Amino acid sequence: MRIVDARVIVTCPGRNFVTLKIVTSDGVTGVGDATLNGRELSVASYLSEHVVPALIGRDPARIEDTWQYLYKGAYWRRGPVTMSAIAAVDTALWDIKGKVAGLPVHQLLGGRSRDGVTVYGHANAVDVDAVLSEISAYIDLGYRAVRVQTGIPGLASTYGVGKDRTFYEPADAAIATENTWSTEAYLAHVPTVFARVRDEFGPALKLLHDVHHRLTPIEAARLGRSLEPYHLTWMEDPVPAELQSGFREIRRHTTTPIAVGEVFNTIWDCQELITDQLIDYIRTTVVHAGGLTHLRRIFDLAALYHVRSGSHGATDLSPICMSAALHLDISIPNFGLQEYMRHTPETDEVFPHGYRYEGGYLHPSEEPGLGVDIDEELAARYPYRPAALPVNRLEDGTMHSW
Ligand code: EZ4
Ligand code: CO
Repeated sequence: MRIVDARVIVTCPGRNFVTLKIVTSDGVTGVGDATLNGRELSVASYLSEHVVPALIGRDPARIEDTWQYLYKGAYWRRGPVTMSAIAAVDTALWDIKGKVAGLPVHQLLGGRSRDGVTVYGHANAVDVDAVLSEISAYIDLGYRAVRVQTGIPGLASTYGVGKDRTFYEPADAAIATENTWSTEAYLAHVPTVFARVRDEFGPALKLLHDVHHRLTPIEAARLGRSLEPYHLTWMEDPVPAELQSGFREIRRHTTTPIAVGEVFNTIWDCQELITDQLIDYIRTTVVHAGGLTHLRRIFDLAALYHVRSGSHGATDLSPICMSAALHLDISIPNFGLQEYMRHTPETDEVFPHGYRYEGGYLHPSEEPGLGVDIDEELAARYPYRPAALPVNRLEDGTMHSW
């Protein structure tokens, strides 16, 4: 069996997605997500210019060899564009292998290690009263874990609080919108939110919070300490993570668990974080960290150091990425939590999938392969629309991390 075609499909059913569909000489097809929010066409171009021509004629069964070929063979290693393209190929080849074997991909990864994949939802609202009712709505749906984000008094807008409550979408304009940030206003407000939330919902509910890369290590240490009475499951992305040793400073001061990794591309981005036990959850995901092959390598390293998985699962990761992530989540020994933001009905229609939500868990598809596809005719009805993520400035105009 040989690869005879590989199509790069760009579609915008409410938001932009890039998909690679690989076709074999036996007529078996496989799909992979290649979406990089706000940089979609860069990955599409990398795939069509540099990857697709090298795939034609290859044996689709050689997943590891193809991964190494695309990684080592690029010479210019790593980076989000390259690694998202490699991820798409890798994911599609696992899909094909599952279909050829007649098995769902989690059976190829060792089978189930648990009954369901525990997910967390996003409770976002402008103020505390409104966020309490958002959390109640998630509890009514069966969720056991909720990420809580609110507006900050004195700031016009902040990360995680959107216009549409059901479908939060940060990439909301062709040219990036500008937000204003105040660390002091934020650090003063967040503990008051979690005091109310813990008081209202009791000790069992898992609570999470995303700092979204905005603090310095010592500021994050202060936040972690002030949140200790409310025992969060994790404090996410407390600082920008280029400096892995920066997490040592946070660790020295607080027992609030730390999660990081949604923007990481390879195992090298988190090697020190994991081996020095500076984090508790690694949030790398299929599409941005080199596909199932590389993500499993990261999770296996993490397992040696008491670090559990907590894969990114925002709406800019397509249902193909979610399908793949669930096969890994259900099979690995050190699964922690899976982020889950529901896609719009338009997105779900373009990507028919077999995974399902029930009572706080997602269940992977039992169909051979990944159990997801792209409806190419429907996808063609939603042309690409430029959309950028926001940028962030301090009150005096200085550029800050968003
Ligand atoms: O801002 O996926 O934890 N989730 C997140 C996301 C990211 C977006 C960026 O494309 O931080 O909402
Ligand atoms: Co995040």
